[in-house]
Amino acid sequence: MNPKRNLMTLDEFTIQETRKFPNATGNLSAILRDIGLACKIINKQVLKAGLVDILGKHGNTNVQGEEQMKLDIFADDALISVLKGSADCAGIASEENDDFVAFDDEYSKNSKYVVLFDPLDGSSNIDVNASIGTIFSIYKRVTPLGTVCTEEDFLQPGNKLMAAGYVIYGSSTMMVYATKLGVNGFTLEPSIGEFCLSHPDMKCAEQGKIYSINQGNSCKFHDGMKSFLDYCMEDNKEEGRPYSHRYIGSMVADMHRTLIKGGIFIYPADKKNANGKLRLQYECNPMSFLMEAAGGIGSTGTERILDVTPTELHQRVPIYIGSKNMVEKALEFVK
Ligand code: AHM
Repeated sequence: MNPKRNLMTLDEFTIQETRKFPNATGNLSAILRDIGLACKIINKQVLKAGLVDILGKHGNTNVQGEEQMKLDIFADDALISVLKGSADCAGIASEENDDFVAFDDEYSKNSKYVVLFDPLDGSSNIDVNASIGTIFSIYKRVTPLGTVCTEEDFLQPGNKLMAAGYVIYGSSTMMVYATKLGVNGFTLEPSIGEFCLSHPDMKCAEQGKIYSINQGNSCKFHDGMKSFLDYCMEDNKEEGRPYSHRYIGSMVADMHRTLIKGGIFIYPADKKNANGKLRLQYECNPMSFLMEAAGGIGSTGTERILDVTPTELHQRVPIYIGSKNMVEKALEFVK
Protein backbone atom coordinates (compact mmCIF):
# COMPACT_ATOMS: atom_id res chain seq x y z
CA MET A 1 0.00 0.00 0.00
CA ASN A 2 1.26 3.49 -0.85
CA PRO A 3 1.81 5.39 2.43
CA LYS A 4 1.67 8.77 0.61
CA ARG A 5 -1.26 10.87 1.82
CA ASN A 6 -2.55 14.41 1.73
CA LEU A 7 -3.94 14.49 5.26
CA MET A 8 -2.06 16.40 7.92
CA THR A 9 -3.24 15.77 11.47
CA LEU A 10 -3.43 18.41 14.20
CA ASP A 11 -0.49 16.72 15.96
CA GLU A 12 1.66 16.78 12.84
CA PHE A 13 0.72 20.39 12.14
CA THR A 14 1.52 21.66 15.64
CA ILE A 15 4.87 19.83 15.55
CA GLN A 16 5.67 21.46 12.19
CA GLU A 17 4.76 24.87 13.59
CA THR A 18 7.03 24.28 16.61
CA ARG A 19 9.91 23.45 14.29
CA LYS A 20 9.74 26.95 12.83
CA PHE A 21 11.16 28.21 16.13
CA PRO A 22 14.50 26.58 17.04
CA ASN A 23 14.13 27.46 20.74
CA ALA A 24 10.52 26.34 21.10
CA THR A 25 9.93 23.57 23.63
CA GLY A 26 6.75 22.24 22.02
CA ASN A 27 4.78 22.65 25.24
CA LEU A 28 2.21 25.01 23.74
CA SER A 29 1.66 22.57 20.88
CA ALA A 30 1.22 19.76 23.40
CA ILE A 31 -1.52 21.71 25.18
CA LEU A 32 -3.32 22.32 21.88
CA ARG A 33 -3.19 18.60 21.19
CA ASP A 34 -4.50 17.86 24.70
CA ILE A 35 -7.42 20.25 24.14
CA GLY A 36 -8.05 18.41 20.85
CA LEU A 37 -8.16 15.13 22.77
CA ALA A 38 -10.59 16.46 25.39
CA CYS A 39 -12.82 17.82 22.63
CA LYS A 40 -12.87 14.45 20.87
CA ILE A 41 -14.13 12.95 24.15
CA ILE A 42 -16.75 15.72 24.39
CA ASN A 43 -17.70 15.22 20.73
CA LYS A 44 -18.33 11.53 21.33
CA GLN A 45 -20.79 12.43 24.06
CA VAL A 46 -22.40 15.28 22.07
CA LEU A 47 -23.09 12.83 19.23
CA LYS A 48 -24.97 10.61 21.66
CA ALA A 49 -27.05 13.46 23.09
CA GLY A 50 -30.23 12.36 21.32
CA LEU A 51 -29.68 8.68 22.05
CA VAL A 52 -28.87 8.46 25.71
CA ASP A 53 -30.64 10.24 28.46
CA ILE A 54 -27.88 12.74 28.94
CA LEU A 55 -30.03 15.84 28.78
CA GLY A 56 -31.36 15.43 32.29
CA LYS A 57 -30.48 17.75 35.09
CA HIS A 58 -27.24 17.16 36.92
CA GLY A 59 -27.90 15.06 39.99
CA ASN A 60 -30.58 12.84 38.41
CA THR A 61 -30.11 9.09 38.43
CA ASN A 62 -30.65 7.00 35.32
CA VAL A 63 -32.14 3.49 35.12
CA GLN A 64 -28.78 1.86 35.75
CA GLY A 65 -28.56 3.81 38.98
CA GLU A 66 -25.71 5.92 37.55
CA GLU A 67 -25.71 9.60 38.20
CA GLN A 68 -26.64 11.53 35.07
CA MET A 69 -24.37 14.28 34.01
CA LYS A 70 -25.43 17.34 32.08
CA LEU A 71 -23.41 17.66 28.91
CA ASP A 72 -21.79 20.93 29.93
CA ILE A 73 -20.60 19.42 33.20
CA PHE A 74 -19.33 16.37 31.33
CA ALA A 75 -17.41 18.71 28.99
CA ASP A 76 -15.97 20.64 31.93
CA ASP A 77 -14.78 17.45 33.63
CA ALA A 78 -13.27 16.11 30.39
CA LEU A 79 -11.20 19.26 29.85
CA ILE A 80 -10.07 19.47 33.47
CA SER A 81 -9.00 15.84 33.67
CA VAL A 82 -7.09 15.92 30.37
CA LEU A 83 -5.36 19.22 31.20
CA LYS A 84 -4.48 18.10 34.73
CA GLY A 85 -2.47 15.30 33.17
CA SER A 86 -1.07 17.57 30.46
CA ALA A 87 2.63 18.14 29.99
CA ASP A 88 2.58 21.85 30.72
CA CYS A 89 -0.63 23.22 32.23
CA ALA A 90 -0.34 24.88 35.65
CA GLY A 91 -4.07 25.41 36.10
CA ILE A 92 -7.40 26.14 34.48
CA ALA A 93 -10.35 28.48 34.75
CA SER A 94 -13.73 27.47 33.37
CA GLU A 95 -16.93 29.35 32.71
CA GLU A 96 -18.69 26.51 34.56
CA ASN A 97 -16.84 27.12 37.84
CA ASP A 98 -16.79 30.11 40.16
CA ASP A 99 -13.05 30.00 40.70
CA PHE A 100 -9.93 28.87 38.87
CA VAL A 101 -8.29 25.52 39.68
CA ALA A 102 -4.54 25.51 40.37
CA PHE A 103 -2.89 22.11 39.84
CA ASP A 104 -0.68 21.83 42.91
CA ASP A 105 1.50 18.79 42.18
CA GLU A 106 5.24 19.46 41.75
CA TYR A 107 5.16 18.89 37.99
CA SER A 108 2.29 21.34 37.39
CA LYS A 109 3.88 23.96 39.63
CA ASN A 110 6.71 24.06 37.11
CA SER A 111 4.36 24.28 34.13
CA LYS A 112 4.40 27.40 32.01
CA TYR A 113 0.82 27.80 30.77
CA VAL A 114 -2.70 28.30 32.08
CA VAL A 115 -5.83 27.48 30.09
CA LEU A 116 -9.26 29.13 30.25
CA PHE A 117 -12.31 27.62 28.61
CA ASP A 118 -16.03 27.69 28.11
CA PRO A 119 -16.52 23.92 27.96
CA LEU A 120 -19.83 23.92 26.11
CA ASP A 121 -20.89 27.29 24.82
CA GLY A 122 -24.46 27.72 23.60
CA SER A 123 -25.57 24.70 25.59
CA SER A 124 -29.22 25.82 25.43
CA ASN A 125 -28.99 24.68 21.78
CA ILE A 126 -28.31 21.05 22.72
CA ASP A 127 -32.00 20.22 23.05
CA VAL A 128 -32.70 21.42 19.48
CA ASN A 129 -29.70 19.72 17.87
CA ALA A 130 -28.09 22.99 16.77
CA SER A 131 -24.33 23.53 16.75
CA ILE A 132 -22.56 24.13 20.03
CA GLY A 133 -18.88 24.50 20.85
CA THR A 134 -15.94 24.65 23.21
CA ILE A 135 -13.93 27.90 23.40
CA PHE A 136 -10.38 27.96 24.80
CA SER A 137 -7.54 30.38 25.58
CA ILE A 138 -3.92 29.71 26.48
CA TYR A 139 -1.77 32.22 28.40
CA LYS A 140 1.81 31.99 29.59
CA ARG A 141 1.65 32.34 33.37
CA VAL A 142 3.06 35.48 34.98
CA THR A 143 3.76 34.02 38.43
CA PRO A 144 7.13 32.30 39.04
CA LEU A 145 7.68 28.68 38.00
CA GLY A 146 7.81 26.35 40.98
CA THR A 147 4.80 27.97 42.69
CA VAL A 148 1.10 27.28 42.30
CA CYS A 149 -0.56 29.56 39.78
CA THR A 150 -2.77 32.37 41.08
CA GLU A 151 -5.67 34.48 39.81
CA GLU A 152 -3.15 36.92 38.34
CA ASP A 153 -2.24 34.29 35.75
CA PHE A 154 -5.85 34.14 34.57
CA LEU A 155 -6.60 37.87 34.64
CA GLN A 156 -4.32 38.77 31.76
CA PRO A 157 -5.60 40.90 28.89
CA GLY A 158 -6.28 39.23 25.55
CA ASN A 159 -3.26 40.92 24.00
CA LYS A 160 -1.11 38.50 26.04
CA LEU A 161 -2.74 35.38 24.60
CA MET A 162 -0.42 32.75 23.17
CA ALA A 163 -3.18 30.82 21.39
CA ALA A 164 -6.96 30.65 21.36
CA GLY A 165 -9.71 28.96 19.43
CA TYR A 166 -12.81 26.84 19.46
CA VAL A 167 -14.16 23.44 18.57
CA ILE A 168 -17.56 23.42 16.86
CA TYR A 169 -19.77 20.36 17.18
CA GLY A 170 -21.81 20.86 14.03
CA SER A 171 -22.57 19.03 10.81
CA SER A 172 -18.93 18.10 11.10
CA THR A 173 -16.69 18.65 14.10
CA MET A 174 -13.95 21.22 13.61
CA MET A 175 -11.19 22.76 15.65
CA VAL A 176 -10.17 26.27 14.64
CA TYR A 177 -7.29 27.87 16.49
CA ALA A 178 -5.12 30.93 16.19
CA THR A 179 -1.60 31.78 17.20
CA LYS A 180 0.20 34.94 16.19
CA LEU A 181 1.19 32.98 13.05
CA GLY A 182 -2.42 32.83 11.82
CA VAL A 183 -5.63 30.82 11.95
CA ASN A 184 -6.03 27.21 10.85
CA GLY A 185 -9.03 24.89 10.84
CA PHE A 186 -9.02 21.11 11.33
CA THR A 187 -11.95 18.82 10.60
CA LEU A 188 -12.40 15.66 12.64
CA GLU A 189 -11.95 12.62 10.38
CA PRO A 190 -14.12 10.10 12.24
CA SER A 191 -12.60 7.01 10.60
CA ILE A 192 -9.15 7.72 12.08
CA GLY A 193 -10.36 9.85 15.02
CA GLU A 194 -8.01 12.72 14.17
CA PHE A 195 -8.46 16.42 13.49
CA CYS A 196 -7.02 16.97 10.00
CA LEU A 197 -6.00 20.27 8.44
CA SER A 198 -8.89 21.28 6.17
CA HIS A 199 -8.93 25.10 6.32
CA PRO A 200 -5.33 26.41 6.22
CA ASP A 201 -4.59 30.10 6.84
CA MET A 202 -8.19 31.25 7.37
CA LYS A 203 -9.03 34.90 6.71
CA CYS A 204 -12.18 36.86 7.47
CA ALA A 205 -13.33 38.94 4.47
CA GLU A 206 -13.07 42.72 5.00
CA GLN A 207 -16.72 43.08 4.05
CA GLY A 208 -19.56 40.59 4.45
CA LYS A 209 -23.30 40.54 3.86
CA ILE A 210 -24.60 39.12 7.15
CA TYR A 211 -25.33 40.75 10.50
CA SER A 212 -25.88 38.56 13.54
CA ILE A 213 -27.54 39.81 16.72
CA ASN A 214 -30.46 38.88 18.96
CA GLN A 215 -32.78 41.40 17.35
CA GLY A 216 -35.55 40.39 19.75
CA ASN A 217 -33.76 42.55 22.30
CA SER A 218 -34.14 45.70 20.14
CA CYS A 219 -36.54 47.38 22.58
CA LYS A 220 -33.67 47.51 25.09
CA PHE A 221 -31.03 48.74 22.60
CA HIS A 222 -29.57 52.24 22.73
CA ASP A 223 -30.36 54.60 19.87
CA GLY A 224 -26.97 54.15 18.13
CA MET A 225 -27.48 50.38 18.00
CA LYS A 226 -31.02 50.79 16.68
CA SER A 227 -29.74 53.13 13.95
CA PHE A 228 -27.09 50.58 12.94
CA LEU A 229 -29.80 47.93 12.60
CA ASP A 230 -31.81 50.32 10.39
CA TYR A 231 -28.65 50.77 8.30
CA CYS A 232 -28.25 46.98 7.95
CA MET A 233 -31.88 46.61 6.83
CA GLU A 234 -31.88 49.65 4.54
CA ASP A 235 -32.60 49.03 0.85
CA ASN A 236 -29.41 50.31 -0.81
CA LYS A 237 -28.44 48.07 -3.72
CA GLU A 238 -25.33 50.09 -4.60
CA GLU A 239 -23.89 49.44 -1.15
CA GLY A 240 -25.06 45.81 -1.03
CA ARG A 241 -27.84 46.29 1.51
CA PRO A 242 -30.08 45.12 3.03
CA TYR A 243 -27.78 42.58 4.68
CA SER A 244 -29.08 39.15 5.60
CA HIS A 245 -29.77 38.45 9.26
CA ARG A 246 -28.57 35.15 10.76
CA TYR A 247 -28.54 34.31 14.46
CA ILE A 248 -28.10 30.84 15.88
CA GLY A 249 -27.72 31.94 19.50
CA SER A 250 -24.61 29.83 19.90
CA MET A 251 -21.58 32.08 19.78
CA VAL A 252 -19.25 29.44 18.35
CA ALA A 253 -21.64 28.71 15.48
CA ASP A 254 -22.31 32.39 14.80
CA MET A 255 -18.57 33.16 14.90
CA HIS A 256 -17.68 30.21 12.68
CA ARG A 257 -20.06 31.48 10.00
CA THR A 258 -18.76 35.03 10.44
CA LEU A 259 -15.16 33.86 10.02
CA ILE A 260 -15.90 31.80 6.92
CA LYS A 261 -18.43 34.03 5.15
CA GLY A 262 -17.61 37.44 6.57
CA GLY A 263 -20.13 39.53 8.49
CA ILE A 264 -20.60 41.06 11.91
CA PHE A 265 -21.64 39.45 15.19
CA ILE A 266 -22.87 41.72 17.97
CA TYR A 267 -23.88 41.20 21.57
CA PRO A 268 -24.24 44.83 22.63
CA ALA A 269 -24.67 46.64 25.91
CA ASP A 270 -28.29 47.62 26.34
CA LYS A 271 -30.46 49.63 28.72
CA LYS A 272 -30.65 46.73 31.18
CA ASN A 273 -27.17 45.18 30.79
CA ALA A 274 -24.42 47.79 30.71
CA ASN A 275 -21.84 45.10 29.86
CA GLY A 276 -23.87 42.90 27.53
CA LYS A 277 -23.97 39.17 28.21
CA LEU A 278 -20.82 37.50 26.97
CA ARG A 279 -17.77 36.85 29.12
CA LEU A 280 -14.49 38.63 28.44
CA GLN A 281 -12.15 35.82 29.48
CA TYR A 282 -14.09 32.82 28.20
CA GLU A 283 -15.74 34.11 25.02
CA CYS A 284 -14.82 37.61 23.87
CA ASN A 285 -11.01 37.55 24.25
CA PRO A 286 -10.42 34.18 22.56
CA MET A 287 -12.78 35.05 19.70
CA SER A 288 -11.24 38.51 19.27
CA PHE A 289 -7.70 37.10 19.25
CA LEU A 290 -8.75 34.63 16.57
CA MET A 291 -10.66 37.24 14.57
CA GLU A 292 -7.74 39.68 14.62
CA ALA A 293 -5.36 36.91 13.51
CA ALA A 294 -7.77 36.36 10.58
CA GLY A 295 -7.76 40.09 9.67
CA GLY A 296 -10.98 41.11 11.44
CA ILE A 297 -11.76 43.27 14.47
CA GLY A 298 -13.15 42.72 17.97
CA SER A 299 -14.36 45.78 19.92
CA THR A 300 -16.44 46.53 23.01
CA GLY A 301 -17.91 49.49 21.15
CA THR A 302 -15.43 51.85 22.77
CA GLU A 303 -12.14 49.94 22.84
CA ARG A 304 -10.29 46.96 21.40
CA ILE A 305 -11.44 43.88 23.32
CA LEU A 306 -7.88 42.53 23.59
CA ASP A 307 -6.82 45.69 25.46
CA VAL A 308 -9.44 45.46 28.21
CA THR A 309 -7.79 44.82 31.58
CA PRO A 310 -9.76 42.01 33.23
CA THR A 311 -10.67 42.62 36.84
CA GLU A 312 -12.64 39.45 37.52
CA LEU A 313 -12.83 35.99 35.97
CA HIS A 314 -16.48 36.14 34.94
CA GLN A 315 -16.50 39.75 33.75
CA ARG A 316 -18.84 40.58 30.85
CA VAL A 317 -18.24 42.99 27.96
CA PRO A 318 -20.27 44.10 24.94
CA ILE A 319 -18.85 42.75 21.69
CA TYR A 320 -18.79 43.88 18.04
CA ILE A 321 -16.73 41.40 16.06
CA GLY A 322 -16.12 40.28 12.50
CA SER A 323 -15.30 41.79 9.12
CA LYS A 324 -13.16 44.91 9.47
CA ASN A 325 -15.33 47.27 7.40
CA MET A 326 -18.58 46.16 9.01
CA VAL A 327 -17.30 46.48 12.58
CA GLU A 328 -15.83 49.91 11.81
CA LYS A 329 -19.18 51.00 10.39
CA ALA A 330 -21.08 49.70 13.45
CA LEU A 331 -18.69 51.59 15.72
CA GLU A 332 -19.45 54.85 13.87
CA PHE A 333 -23.08 54.40 14.96
CA VAL A 334 -22.57 53.28 18.54
CA LYS A 335 -19.57 55.25 19.75
P1 AHM B 1 -24.35 30.36 27.74
O1 AHM B 1 -23.05 30.69 28.46
O2 AHM B 1 -25.53 30.27 28.64
O3 AHM B 1 -24.19 29.19 26.80
O4 AHM B 1 -24.67 31.67 26.88
C1 AHM B 1 -23.77 32.05 25.90
C2 AHM B 1 -24.54 32.12 24.62
C3 AHM B 1 -23.69 32.40 23.42
O5 AHM B 1 -23.24 31.21 22.85
C4 AHM B 1 -24.64 33.13 22.51
O6 AHM B 1 -23.96 33.97 21.61
C5 AHM B 1 -25.50 33.89 23.46
O7 AHM B 1 -25.45 33.21 24.70
C6 AHM B 1 -26.94 33.96 23.04
O8 AHM B 1 -27.65 34.71 23.96
P2 AHM B 1 -29.16 35.13 23.72
O9 AHM B 1 -29.99 33.91 23.86
O10 AHM B 1 -29.44 36.15 24.78
O11 AHM B 1 -29.26 35.73 22.35
